[in-house]
Amino acid sequence: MPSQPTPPVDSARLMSIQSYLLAEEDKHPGATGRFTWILSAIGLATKFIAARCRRARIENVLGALGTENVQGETQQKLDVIANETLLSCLGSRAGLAIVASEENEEPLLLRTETDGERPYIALFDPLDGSSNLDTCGSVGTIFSILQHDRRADSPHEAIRQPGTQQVAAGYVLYGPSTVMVLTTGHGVQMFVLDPTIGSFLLVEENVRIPETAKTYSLNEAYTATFPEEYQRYLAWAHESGYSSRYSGAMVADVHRVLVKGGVFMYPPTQKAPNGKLRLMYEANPMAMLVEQAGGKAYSGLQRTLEIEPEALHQRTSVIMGSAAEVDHVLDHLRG
Ligand code: P6P
Repeated sequence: MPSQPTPPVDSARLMSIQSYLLAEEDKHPGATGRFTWILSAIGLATKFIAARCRRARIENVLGALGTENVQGETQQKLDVIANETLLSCLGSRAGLAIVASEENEEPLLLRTETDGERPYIALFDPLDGSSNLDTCGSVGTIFSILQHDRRADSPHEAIRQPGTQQVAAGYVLYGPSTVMVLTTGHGVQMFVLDPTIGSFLLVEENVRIPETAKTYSLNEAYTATFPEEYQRYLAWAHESGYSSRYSGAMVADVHRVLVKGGVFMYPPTQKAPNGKLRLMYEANPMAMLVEQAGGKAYSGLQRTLEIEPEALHQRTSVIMGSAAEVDHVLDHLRG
């Protein structure tokens, strides 16, 4: 009797992101597959970026490039590599009309007409927290997908949509493992890259953020320049036995909050009176994920997703995480 083949280990996990996206597409009769094709491009690009991050020191692509991006921030070599990778993988996708990146001052108009369903817009921060790379810290890619409004007179106008209009959002965390967290508006799914087969595998469906956890995440070095309501919250948290966790990379800090609960904040500071994080390709996609997982996301006393954007690179303050923990902050903001 020939030996039986060894059953696949935990076969329930052998749902790749491609299989998941195709299964989701089947639920939408009339879908042309353009949306799936765009998300697949992000999967391809981020697998390539993950490999480059792992080999950064070996390939001598760590460190600064000696240039600044549109934000006036020092560009890391891998910022540019990650940006070019995403632009290249996304640029070839027929359903995409416009792409916009933290690393590019202007949005890129790829095509004005696409066959079939309404074209899409992809916005991304290609390598958030990239300065962490020099010390082998976690970094990430954040992305947001909007539908293109063809009545818009310009790419800038087409992009200026509140976060509530996002059709998908997600991030890829390049850490001890490479994790993609994705929402298409129907809950949050988590995938882990299996480098032995080069596939993101589904590990958790309908991710739910813990209701509460006594952990806050913000850069306390700026406490003296926070508005006094935030300072009062911090004093309350210290008296209430909270712990602090902060990595300096939004993707890593928000992922920890998504998995363990707590609250991530970047309040207004003297240096960044409107907050430091970018609304369109950092705060909004993260806010959609956190809300889809049952949490809350605010910018001051305004729900982040309801902010009417004025510019592609505009900044905002953020408070996001477990609903109860965000409420503790908002209670202090309300005085
Ligand atoms: P600070 C990284 O530069 C980033 O944009 C986010 O990923 C991170 O949350 C924040 O800035 C860190 O800023 O001022 O604490 O170094």
